[in-house]
Amino acid sequence: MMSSPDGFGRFPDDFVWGTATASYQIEGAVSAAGRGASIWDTFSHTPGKVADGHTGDVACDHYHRYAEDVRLMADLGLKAYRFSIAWPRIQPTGAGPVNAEGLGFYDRLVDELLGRGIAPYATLYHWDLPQALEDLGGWTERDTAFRFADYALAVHDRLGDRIRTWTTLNEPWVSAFLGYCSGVHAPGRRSPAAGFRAAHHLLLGHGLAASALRSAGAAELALTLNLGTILGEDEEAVARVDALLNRQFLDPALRGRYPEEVLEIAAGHGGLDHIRDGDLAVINQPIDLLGVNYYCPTTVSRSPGEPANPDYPGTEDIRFVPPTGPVTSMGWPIEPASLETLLVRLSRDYPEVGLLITENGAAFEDGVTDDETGAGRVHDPERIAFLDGHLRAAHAAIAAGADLRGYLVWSLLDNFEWAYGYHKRFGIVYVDFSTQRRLPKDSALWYREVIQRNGLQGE
Ligand code: IFM
Repeated sequence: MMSSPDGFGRFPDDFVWGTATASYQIEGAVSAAGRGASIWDTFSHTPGKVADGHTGDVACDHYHRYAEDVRLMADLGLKAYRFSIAWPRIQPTGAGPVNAEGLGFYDRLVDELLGRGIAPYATLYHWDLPQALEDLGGWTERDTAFRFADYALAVHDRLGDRIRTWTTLNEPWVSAFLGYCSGVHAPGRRSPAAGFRAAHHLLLGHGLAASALRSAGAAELALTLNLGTILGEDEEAVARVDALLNRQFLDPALRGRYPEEVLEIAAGHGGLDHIRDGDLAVINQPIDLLGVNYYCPTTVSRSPGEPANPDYPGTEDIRFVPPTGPVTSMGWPIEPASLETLLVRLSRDYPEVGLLITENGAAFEDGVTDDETGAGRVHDPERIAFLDGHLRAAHAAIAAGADLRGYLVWSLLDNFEWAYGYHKRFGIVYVDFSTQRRLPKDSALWYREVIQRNGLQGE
């Protein structure tokens, strides 16, 4: 770690410190101001899809409490806030005229952020596809990519004067393979062929939107991927899973080609007809930032006879090895060193693009304990250790040459954790879902100090 004269590790002067959230996970107000239904409304209201029948109907009620939440961000000293825009608020059926009232919410949010000196980082798609588009085939249909670009441009027209950094998609691997292949996420379809088609159309939507936004004058363009280091002794197994998770998205977006492994697997699952001549050139738009969502590595081994992992078509004979060390309450292994490996690899293999950690964080079993003020405290030493370890890894990656520009904690608030409902708490701010009271956890107070000193304490 780079040390300053007072002995504290420091990040670059312009390092971006912030937090991230997503529309369906925090906003609630699902019927407000003409919002249409999204695939997550349908999915969460389908019995058996989300733990205990939880839905995003109310979530953190951020739609009504955004001003309080922005005040909280300012109190924590955040420099940046990454949020997503709910497509069904802007175009209730995914096409056609813009719903001015729906857009108005983000207009107010952005002004509130700027008023408090917090830079807004907008993500245009974090999984809440308008249900009307899913009824026409969703991301398995090519047309959805064109609808997405239209929507992106409409949002930019209204907010482009105040938002510098625009992210097209959040984690298209999750949208495609959890949504259309294993079906554990909305819209809950179960077809490997649909997964590959959806992945391609998401990438096409990214390319079309990036190109349209660039022409419209967007200052900074990004794509956020869930990326991970794949560990294991068997090189072929590691390379195959790396191709499916990482390079399936990195290479088309940043190199204009698909990895051979992905083409081979997709060809055996429905064919490649959905990839048309010229698509890869559209997808391969210059972007400024690669958003890195990092949570944990994946370990694989060779295991003859093993069926394919439902999230990863083409992984027959590969075993996904369960973690043996410490895990978060998601059961995800805690291995900060593999973040350093990932960042260094990304800057080596894709040097033309800057890196921003757009998500990193952990769920633990948090609870409120009494304190003398009566307000209560949330002691979350495990989360502090997790964030500290990952920031040290990020710092080491910078020292090793990675072009890392910032770090956004997932998440500002405890929120709706998709198929797990409200059972998994990722926030640095605790939310009592029965009263909507917010209570910064110890990790939030710790993070405020990290931001203030632009670095970690000690070596
Ligand atoms: O909550 C999610 C987020 O929506 C996308 N990235 C991973 C987070 C934790 O699972």
